[in-house]
Amino acid sequence: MADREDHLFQTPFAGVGEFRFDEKVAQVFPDMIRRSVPGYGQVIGSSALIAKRHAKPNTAIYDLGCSLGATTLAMANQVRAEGCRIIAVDNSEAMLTQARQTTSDRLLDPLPIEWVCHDIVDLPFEPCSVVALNFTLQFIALEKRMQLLASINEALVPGGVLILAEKVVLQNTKSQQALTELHLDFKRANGYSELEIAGKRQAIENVLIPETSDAHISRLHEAGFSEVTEFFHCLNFKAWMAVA
Ligand code: GEK
Repeated sequence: MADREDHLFQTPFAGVGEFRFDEKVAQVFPDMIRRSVPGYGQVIGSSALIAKRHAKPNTAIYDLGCSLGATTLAMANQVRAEGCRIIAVDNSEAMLTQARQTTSDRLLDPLPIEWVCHDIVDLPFEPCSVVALNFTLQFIALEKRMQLLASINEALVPGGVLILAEKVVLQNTKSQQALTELHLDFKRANGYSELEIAGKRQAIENVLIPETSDAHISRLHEAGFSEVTEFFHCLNFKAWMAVA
């Protein structure tokens, strides 16, 4: 079935509400994220390759903030380690309902997948070898980010990996401005109107809080990760792999 197009912010409505991962968003999510995040497909594909390399037999693999399961599905199609299962977690029931419906018939060689509706902030982690946290830490309250990364680090077996993708901000104001403008151009080039861009921006402003690369890297080290490697950068989006 073709992905439904995102027209959520096409009509101006009085007082755009705060952005929520509800049923309306779930219905258009693949189209929305592809047209809004430069390199989204590259990050998902690379995440699966990293997972394949780091997955250890008889451990869990997490996809935190799984949405419709793009990373889950990509990892399921790559990981070959014996006895692994993917635990895909999101706190939006609307996302999970759709993820369960759409992924089952697309797996080539499925690993068992458990879909879990839970806040990742207080998730009880099982011993795991791969944790994907793609474009989700940015939605977690700033003061809770450190504890979440420390819990992930503790749950990872030696040599296990955290995959972290985020929207970032730059310290240098001019460079930040330049990348913001290019990101707006990216959205325009993908067919979003000025009205849609402004509406989404207003809705998401207090919900998605990006940080600098330095803040992410120092926090990863502080949380106990020994080796942090950037594997993706396009405009104001980055991704790292952090080995426990
Ligand atoms: C992908 N990783 O396709 N607990 C659990 N889930 C949460 C929480 C929380 N506290 N806060 C937000 N979410 C996916 C894309 S989208 C990114 C991730 C975006 C969930 C939220 O419901 C949504 O599904 C996801 O995190 C963020 O690669 O929309 O920009």
